[in-house]
Amino acid sequence: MPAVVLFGAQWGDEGKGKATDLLGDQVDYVVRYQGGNNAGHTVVIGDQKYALHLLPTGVLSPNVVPVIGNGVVIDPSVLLSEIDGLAARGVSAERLLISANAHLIMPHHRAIDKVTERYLGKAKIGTTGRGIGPAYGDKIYRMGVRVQDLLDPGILQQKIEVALNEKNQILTKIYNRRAIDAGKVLDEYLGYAERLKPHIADTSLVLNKALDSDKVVLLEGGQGNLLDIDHGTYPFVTSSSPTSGGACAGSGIPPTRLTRVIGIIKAYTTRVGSGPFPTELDDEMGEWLRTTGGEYGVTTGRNRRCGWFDAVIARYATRINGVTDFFLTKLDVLSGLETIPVCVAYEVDGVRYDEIPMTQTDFHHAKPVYEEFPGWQEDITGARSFEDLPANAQSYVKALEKMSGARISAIGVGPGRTETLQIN
Ligand code: 2SA
Ligand code: GDP
Ligand code: MG
Repeated sequence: MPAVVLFGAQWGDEGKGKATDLLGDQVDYVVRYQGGNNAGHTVVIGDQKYALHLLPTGVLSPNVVPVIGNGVVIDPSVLLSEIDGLAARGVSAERLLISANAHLIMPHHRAIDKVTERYLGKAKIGTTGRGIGPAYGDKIYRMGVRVQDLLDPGILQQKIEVALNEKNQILTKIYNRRAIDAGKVLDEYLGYAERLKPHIADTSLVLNKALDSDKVVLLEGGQGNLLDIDHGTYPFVTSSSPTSGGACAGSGIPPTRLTRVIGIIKAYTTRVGSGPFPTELDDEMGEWLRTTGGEYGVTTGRNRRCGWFDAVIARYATRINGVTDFFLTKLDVLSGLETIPVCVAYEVDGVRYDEIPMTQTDFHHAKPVYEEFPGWQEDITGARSFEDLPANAQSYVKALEKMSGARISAIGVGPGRTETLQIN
């Protein structure tokens, strides 16, 4: 009765979309458990490339039921255009289930996300501007609008009016923006309700029943461990819990049912948005990683910041999430380098740290302690078993595994579905 979690072990964009897709034929349900359309997952199938934001990657596998769990925040207009976009390419989202308890992103959330970032100036978080933080803020503040409210127009109207009474004050008086018309928002969301109704379900019940009858459920995280609201580089984080603990809260599946926690980890590191990043390469090497690895935001198109692999971060991911195994992605991107530095520890004011420092201030000042590994010149995209890899690539992988504290069970050598090698 396995429930498996798959999460990002760094700052997101590790290749979770491809990894989930790979497991597609072994699972019955794929569940998104947090985040919203800030996420961007790219899946390459043959000559077709799909960029998914809100829909679970499982939508691309015809035998999988895709589920949007209660922990997700949903912008209905984005969800419907994603569904329509896929339909135009012959992919049906008819099987999609949406938790009645998931929260909705409202127009005032998007407006407040954008305007607060502008006001923060240099101190900005670098959000995706999709209204994620304000939507989760209202959820915690108990002012949120939930998917189930779409089923009751009276309640929906009341909730929109109450929220806008406050938010319009903020928008007009503090930020000098136009007020949002409650009536227009109500009409817009009632329109979404018509289309979304057939998908709304008690997804925790559905998933637990599925597990009772030996179905396999894959819980797919967005973003990554270090963007977690509790365990990440706060305040430079997203407003949800991408960690394996968040998978239970965000789906209504209890921890006792989880049998495997897969950490997706890139052979180097990237980050989008502001915040500390000890191994960041603000030079030609960083630019080389960006262009070679195609490191541009799937949602916003922003340049991703790039740097070397950080084993301290990998160990931290193992600790926080209880990683059973890692999928190491994008090893092919490192081909052609003479040597490859790996951060094995930090130095802060002359003191060595083998684990992430307790305080954010120290983490901001952390200088990487590097160990150099010999590179390889061969193109490895055709490798299909560990033994096909050049000796130096094998040693690099083995070294990362030892430092990260969990087994590496698969390696990505290209973006395509088949460009992966499994390790038994
Ligand atoms: P938000 O919008 O409130 O979640 O932003 C808060 C921080 O979380 C970061 N964040 C991300 N980091 C990496 N990838 C993400 N998804 C997109 C992608 C990003 C894009 O797949 O490329 O297109 O820019 C993602 N989503 C949120 C964000 O950069 C802030 O640091
Ligand atoms: P996610 O947010 O974790 O799903 O990752 P993204 O889709 O934002 O970014 C990962 C990018 O790397 C995508 O463009 C994938 O197609 C690509 N990718 C995934 N695995 C590999 C790999 O092993 N090698 C290469 N070269 N690209 C990969
Ligand atoms: Mg992404």
